[in-house]
Amino acid sequence: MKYLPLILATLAAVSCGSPQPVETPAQRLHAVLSQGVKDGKILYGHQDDLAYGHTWKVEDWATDPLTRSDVKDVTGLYPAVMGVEIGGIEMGDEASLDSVRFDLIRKASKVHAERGGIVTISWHPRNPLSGGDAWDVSSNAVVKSLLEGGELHGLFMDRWLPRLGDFLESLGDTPVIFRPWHENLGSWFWWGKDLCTAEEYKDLFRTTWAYLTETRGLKNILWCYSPNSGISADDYMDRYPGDDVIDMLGVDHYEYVGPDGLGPSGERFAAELIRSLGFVHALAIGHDKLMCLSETGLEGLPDPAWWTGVLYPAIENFPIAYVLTWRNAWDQPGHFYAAWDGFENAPDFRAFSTLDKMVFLKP
Ligand code: BMA
Repeated sequence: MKYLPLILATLAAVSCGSPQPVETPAQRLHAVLSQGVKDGKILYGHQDDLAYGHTWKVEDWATDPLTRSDVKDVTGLYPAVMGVEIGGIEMGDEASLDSVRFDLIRKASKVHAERGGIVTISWHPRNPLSGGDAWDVSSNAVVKSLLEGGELHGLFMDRWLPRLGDFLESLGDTPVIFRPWHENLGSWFWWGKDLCTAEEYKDLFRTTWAYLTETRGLKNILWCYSPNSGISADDYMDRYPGDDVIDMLGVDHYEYVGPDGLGPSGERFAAELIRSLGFVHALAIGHDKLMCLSETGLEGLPDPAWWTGVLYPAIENFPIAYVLTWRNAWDQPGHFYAAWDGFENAPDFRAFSTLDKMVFLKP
């Protein structure tokens, strides 16, 4: 349904009519998301949707109209939310860790927003101490080294954050939901639970926020806190950066095919999802925040009825602004989280897209 563009157009008209813009891009986005929740809707999101899909990728970012989408191939509709990944921006690289040029990421974000969609940004920065990737957990001193008094504080403040700020500023008035330092209650990223103290984590998050918001004055960012699942509400709040910094409470929760040793189980996945969304919902009410399912999925979608049989029943009763499934990698045939044209799970994905509650974006 063409739902988002209508709201965005209305809000733009309101702010254009007054002599001074009354709202920032971030506030406008907040209003759109709040309205969706009030209307009982859930936006569907897909990571890197316009940049590549299961068997294709955009080759020439400057000339490509960015009209291809695995989601659209199956449903006829774009996802309402598009996730983009900017790991590598901190290094001044030309392309992300997933080999997507930042020029393309910027263009795709703007194009998606112009179509009435919403953009969310994840960031898997390198390990600045070892030179390894975000998953390099060989030292528990990395976060500390970036904070005031640490040996990499200068690098963080003078190189990393400015490069991040330059990219976010280059989006202009395009508002984004930014969710840095995610899945921080597992220990697979160098900012994870066993790799820094709660105080250090909060300091890292707040330093990032203060730089972008106060030093750079960026007004296009909504801030999302998105820990992993499998934790308690106390764990979740132990590292919460603060009500003054966070706009949206998220959680990342996946169904695993193999790595957990237990095999796929829609029931187990759904039970944990309902438990997690349950306490996040209570916290969202208590702290007056939006909430979302910031990442989810079943890699390779071996369950032909996953969308309507597993995911939807678990989320339908929660006021989540959006649910985002992870990327369809063009270079890893089994690494996909949305159905693609011809895949056996496609009919169920199409059925999911027509549910009254679910919002996609009409081309
Ligand atoms: C992970 C995988 C990786 C990717 C990373 C960042 O979940 O998809 O292949 O590099 O996200 O996008």
